[in-house]
Amino acid sequence: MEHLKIASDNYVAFTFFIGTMAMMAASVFFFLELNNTSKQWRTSVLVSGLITFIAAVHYYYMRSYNLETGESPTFFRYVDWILTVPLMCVEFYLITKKAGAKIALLWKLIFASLVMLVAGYVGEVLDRDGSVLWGVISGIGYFYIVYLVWFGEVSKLAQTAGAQVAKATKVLGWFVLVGWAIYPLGYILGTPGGLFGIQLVQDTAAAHNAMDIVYNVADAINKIGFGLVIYALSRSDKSAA
Ligand SMILES: *C/C=C(C)/C=C/C=C(C)/C=C/C1=C(C)CCCC1(C)C
Repeated sequence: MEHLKIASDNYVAFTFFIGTMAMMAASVFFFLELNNTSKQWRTSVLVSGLITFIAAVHYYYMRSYNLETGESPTFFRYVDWILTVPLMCVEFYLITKKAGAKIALLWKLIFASLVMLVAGYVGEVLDRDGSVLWGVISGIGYFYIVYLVWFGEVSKLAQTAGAQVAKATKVLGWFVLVGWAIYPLGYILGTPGGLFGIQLVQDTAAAHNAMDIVYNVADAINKIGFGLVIYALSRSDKSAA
């Protein structure tokens, strides 16, 4: 087999490699810190590690897929998201459980995230002509999560779960509102006519490259950053038993 070289201006491959390494390092960190984590927060920090670990494995695959084919690993990308985004919903449930979060709240969050991701996949892969409609449906799922975290049940429960949980939920809320909003940008860049019929990047290969870079940067920010907020909470909340 020919040895695959990465051109120095291949930013797509670069972000796939650095994404793989960052996710691996974050996973090792979260897992090794479990021993020094109070019992009450151990599951939350474990889930942080699982999120980056699942991403690390997918990035490892996506990195070689992209290098060997030069194409976007859209399928692996969505398998990764469909596992990790619901786990982020689990994080919201776990940190508000102390204040009485019900399992129904977890299902609402997970359901909204599935609507968001399945519609995104359909728009990117199965029905590209309908990409605007699918993008809008996906956006409804997204804004419902934003609503729950900022004004709905998650935010209300967080207020009664102690100052540290309230603070962490605010920060996580910013991740969802700003960090997650990077993804639709990738979708718009990579999907033909994704912005209400407007094609931002004309060349297909260039459009896919732009999309992958945007997704890779967003994943690093959101998965590792999200986990670190939970980790910081596990250190600052002294109400832990
Ligand atoms: C670790 C992976 C995460 C946090 C992935 C999040 C993905 C999104 C918030 C995707 C959202 C989308 C829309 C809101 C509309 C267009 C289609 C998507 C799926 C890119």
